[in-house]
Amino acid sequence: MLKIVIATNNNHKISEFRSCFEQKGIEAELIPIKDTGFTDEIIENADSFEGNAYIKAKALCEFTGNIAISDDSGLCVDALGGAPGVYSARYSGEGATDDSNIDKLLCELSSVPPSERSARFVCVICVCRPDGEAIYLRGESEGIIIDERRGDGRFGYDPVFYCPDMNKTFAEMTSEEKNSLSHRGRAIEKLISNIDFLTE
Ligand code: ITT
Repeated sequence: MLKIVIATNNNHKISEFRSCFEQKGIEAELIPIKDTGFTDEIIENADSFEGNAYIKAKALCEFTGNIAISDDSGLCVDALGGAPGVYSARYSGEGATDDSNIDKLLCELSSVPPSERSARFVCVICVCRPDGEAIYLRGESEGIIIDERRGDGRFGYDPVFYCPDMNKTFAEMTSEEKNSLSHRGRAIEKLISNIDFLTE
């Protein structure tokens, strides 16, 4: 079976990868960082999703000698000039939580009318192979930031990210629904189309 190290500490991302692979019938063992013995802190200091995705996948590929994939993702809000973007995980500062990040986002947008609250989630997957080759797969998903939380599923900014087509926030969707139109689901679909890169 295909063995892939997944260079993330975010368990929600890992379960979304697992369920997308399952839904697409891809048999692969996804090995989380904690099972590799890697204990260094990875400094994500690039100013792009691609840059940070490369830093994470490269570190785990070099450490394990195995193929490694990473996911760098975030929320880009038009009225905030694309923020929080690559800083989404730590938007509300040191010790940020999903709740504190949402609170800060809603506060920043408090005077912005609904018609100007467009946003998109972006996900860049980087695949690094031990031979030094790397590829990037990008997925995006458009939505609107609503002014109160709806739903308690999923993670991160999901409770305030509303998809007009589904009349639901990501947090109100089943995992299958979210995977079918999310930034991560779309990037994983491209990853699966490039599965030869992982197996050749
Ligand atoms: P790793 O770096 O270990 O993968 P992380 O959570 O720090 O974990 P990122 O640096 O890529 O990952 O930051 C992504 C942040 O963007 C994440 O913590 C959420 O706040 C947000 N985010 C990304 N995808 C999301 C999704 O599907 N739903 C809600 N929020 C999401």
